[in-house]
Amino acid sequence: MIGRLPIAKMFAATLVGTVVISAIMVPINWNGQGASTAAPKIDELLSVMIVLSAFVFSLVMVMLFYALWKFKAKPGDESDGEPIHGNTRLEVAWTVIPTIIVLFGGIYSWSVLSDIEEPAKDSLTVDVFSQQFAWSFGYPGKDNVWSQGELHVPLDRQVHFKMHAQDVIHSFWVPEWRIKKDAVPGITTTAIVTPDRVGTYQLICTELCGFGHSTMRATVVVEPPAEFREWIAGLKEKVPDPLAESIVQDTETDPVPLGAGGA
Ligand SMILES: [Cu+2]
Repeated sequence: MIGRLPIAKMFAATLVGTVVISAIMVPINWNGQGASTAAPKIDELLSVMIVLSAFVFSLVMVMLFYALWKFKAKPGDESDGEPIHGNTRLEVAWTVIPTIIVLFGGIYSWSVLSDIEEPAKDSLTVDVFSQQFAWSFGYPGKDNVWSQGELHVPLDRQVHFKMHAQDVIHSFWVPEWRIKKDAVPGITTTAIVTPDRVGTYQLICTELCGFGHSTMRATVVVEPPAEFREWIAGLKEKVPDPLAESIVQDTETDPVPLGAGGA
């Protein structure tokens, strides 16, 4: 039966659909301003995914409307449909095509993430403490000073954020950095970001964590290294003991970031 399908025409219609949808969707700036070295890579990945999705959507629509038009029952036709028993070519096609698309998407995403998470030698480590409903930050390389509700990081330097959730699951998201990572009680999760644009941004919790979830935000300041050092020097408090203990406990279960060879 598939032999009678106008495959070339359907494929051409699918390509036209893909091009039209992509031409509309890809130029839209979905993610807004980028402010990290990951941003252009993530945005490009999104564009590729949009094209792939446009292809799949167009293919499905072309087949759907072809079937609606071609196999519509004639007025007064009350007979049963043709008894169809499998179609090897069709089944091979609908297995192979999605497999190729999904594998391509998976491998491409893996390589982008691996690239973003490639550890740099001079990276800065920041402990991120999340609890209902506030963020605070420790700087282990800077005498363990502690800041609440305000995160400062230097420009153009890779930062390893070590997440330590104190109660429930929270999620660390700075939209301009394009990186989001869950903070899970009992384990250290790591987000790796290299901020490349000076400015003030917002850290937003993106895991529904209770009544105050929508207010669980913090200010993020990306500044030149000299100003960052000055700000650090002005911090008087040290990471309080219960938070420091959570670092020790979490560290026993510290999954290796994907790009560093982990899975
Ligand atoms: Cu939350």
